[in-house]
Amino acid sequence: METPMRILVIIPAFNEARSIGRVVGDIPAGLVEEVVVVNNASTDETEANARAAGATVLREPRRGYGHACLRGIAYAREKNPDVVVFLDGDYSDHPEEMTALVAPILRDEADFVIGSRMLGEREPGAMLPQALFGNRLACFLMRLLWGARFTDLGPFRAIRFSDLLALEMEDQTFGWTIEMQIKAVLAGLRTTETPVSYRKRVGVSKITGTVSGSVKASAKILWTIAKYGVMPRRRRRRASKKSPSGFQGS
Ligand SMILES: Nc1nc2c(ncn2[C@@H]2O[C@H](COP(=O)(O)OP(=O)(O)OP(=O)(O)O)[C@@H](O)[C@H]2O)c(=O)[nH]1
Ligand SMILES: [Mg+2]
Repeated sequence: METPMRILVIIPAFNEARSIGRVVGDIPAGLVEEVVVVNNASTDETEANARAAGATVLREPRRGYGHACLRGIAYAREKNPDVVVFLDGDYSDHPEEMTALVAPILRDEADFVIGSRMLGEREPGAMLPQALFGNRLACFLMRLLWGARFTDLGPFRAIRFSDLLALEMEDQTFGWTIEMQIKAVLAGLRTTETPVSYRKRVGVSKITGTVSGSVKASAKILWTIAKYGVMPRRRRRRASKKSPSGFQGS
């Protein structure tokens, strides 16, 4: 009989006490082996509520979305799951859609699945105009630079753990999601998208709902595109002058 894949969920959470229990509670029973909430220096009851809902709680004192995800990956190395699912802690995503999200990996049709909010149903106001614009621009640039056909930088995503480790993720803040997509394309992973629903978050908005959060996130996303797109191209040109074989990818 085929062994089911072992799935570990990583949820970065900064002050999500009002939502975290619902997020953990709505993950389909029996689908995943472990749910890990990374408490990113919360000052509310995030940790207690996550634990009460049955999650493993880790602590990452350095603030930043990427820092929290990296902490989750360090823990996952000890458990060595087959698949890791990332999910936000604000109850904007619909955790019950995880079954559909991981399906292409379980069927061995993909290594990396992005939950696309553009292809799914968005509650009006769940994604603010600046977030919609930023996503479209980033996806357009990824298509222009690498021919990648993404429609979203959504946080709800699933990836084979061995492939995730090979990507050597390093972003510590808002560039996390796009870094993973760019590196997945450069690494030649089989990538696909699945429609996911998105609703207004529970609790206080921290990134796209604030001016400073939007500016910082946009700047970091554009900087990340430049880092992996423009700069390697320059190096590639320099390298091709020196060697006939030139630059061979990431
Ligand atoms: N902003 C922020 N979020 C963090 C951090 N660490 C973990 N998170 C979590 O990352 C997820 C995404 O943050 P959100 O504030 O929902 O960001 P967003 O979805 O772009 O925008 P809003 O939902 O409008 O705030 C949530 O689960 C946060 O709790 C951090 O240092 N800063
Ligand atoms: Mg959110």
